[in-house]
Amino acid sequence: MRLLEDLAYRGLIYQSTDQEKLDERLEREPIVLYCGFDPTADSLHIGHLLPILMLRRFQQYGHQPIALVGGGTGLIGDPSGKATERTLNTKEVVEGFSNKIRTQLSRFLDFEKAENPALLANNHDWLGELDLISFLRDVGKHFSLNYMLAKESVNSRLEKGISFTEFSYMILQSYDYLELHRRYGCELQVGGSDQWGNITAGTELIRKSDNKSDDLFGLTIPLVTKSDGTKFGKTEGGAVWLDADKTSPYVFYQFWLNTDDADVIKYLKYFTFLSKDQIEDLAQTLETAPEERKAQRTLAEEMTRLVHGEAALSRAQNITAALFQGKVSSLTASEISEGFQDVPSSTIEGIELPLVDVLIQVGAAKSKREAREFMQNGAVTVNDERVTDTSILVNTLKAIDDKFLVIRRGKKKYFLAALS
Ligand code: 383
Repeated sequence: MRLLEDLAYRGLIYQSTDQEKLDERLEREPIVLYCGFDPTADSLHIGHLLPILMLRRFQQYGHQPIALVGGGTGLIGDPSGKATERTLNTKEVVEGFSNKIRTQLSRFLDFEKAENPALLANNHDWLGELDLISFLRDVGKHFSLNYMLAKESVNSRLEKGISFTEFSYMILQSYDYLELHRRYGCELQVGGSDQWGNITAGTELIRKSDNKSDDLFGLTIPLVTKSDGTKFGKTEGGAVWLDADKTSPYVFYQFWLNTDDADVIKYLKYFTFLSKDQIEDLAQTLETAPEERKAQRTLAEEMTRLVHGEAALSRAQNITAALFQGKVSSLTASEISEGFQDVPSSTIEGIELPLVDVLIQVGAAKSKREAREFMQNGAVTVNDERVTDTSILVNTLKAIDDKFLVIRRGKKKYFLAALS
């Protein structure tokens, strides 16, 4: 399948400058393309995945991707898709974020590939060098106020207000495209649908400043939607981050596993590198045996492997299986801490403590009387063993890896006690 055909099959093309020409161009010879990521946080999140994977798809087809970290633009703030003015971060903070994001991006691309190695760039390298007079003379002169005011990112903010800082953002992003065009012969910029205005501003700038009649391309990816109308990429805990310390691989795995039947095939096309045949097979199974949730399991598996690696995937699967069967004692201490992150937990000082007191401390019971009642009714298990002896002390219970007591009350309520 040709690259654009593959992208179209996956539903990954939202808008593009002359698609036929782009198709011809891509078939003729490898292209250099880029996508930018502003360091607005210390990690990327799953809202960034499609563009990152887009770069990876192009690279697999022999093209050369540039992942651009917006060390310069991150100091300004893109108004696109934002209803209100952003607060500026300090230079030190943005630099710290840039480093983290660069490391994350680098995991998805191949920098050793012989013919078309990926590149990483940081626009602070050139934006930081611009002097104001030359910028206004050489770059600003190509932008008419009317053109800028008509852009959605600016136009939608005219009532609520927009600073000159954010207003100027599109010029900086356009200048990046020009710079990457001059440095590396970059001819295509990709981004989410919110980036269309900035991308086309860039192709315009290159045409005007280099008097190019050549084709320059832009391609945007659709916004990921959910069939139930809620926002994609949010859990109760907030955003789903790509950093394992911010969103554990287990939570990440669960996020994909919980995909609705109505969305799962779409997401397999969007996010995975499975072939059309493999996806059609999963679509078939979804029809005939939805209860197996094979499509969801495959999606969760592919995504966790891609973002966190094989070892993290197998831990996430162990934790999932253990919790599903209600058998936690087979887990390691680190799997316990990963799987029970959102469970009420408490550190227990002194192993001579009666379990009754521990139940109160972790929040499984309100009083000693209630704790004893739960135990006598057989509602309490510790590391899968039912405990009914209300006088039992913690040190007579077998802790997981000498560290954890997983307390279950009733069928599903979990509490975690860590021994100090
Ligand atoms: C900066 C300099 C460039 C080209 C692009 C940029 C960043 C761009 C932006 N992008 C978003 C971001 O950084 O703000 N102005 O968070 C997001 N992207 C990608 C994609 C997306 C966009 O990083 O739609 C989601 O991930 O384009 O919101 O020269």
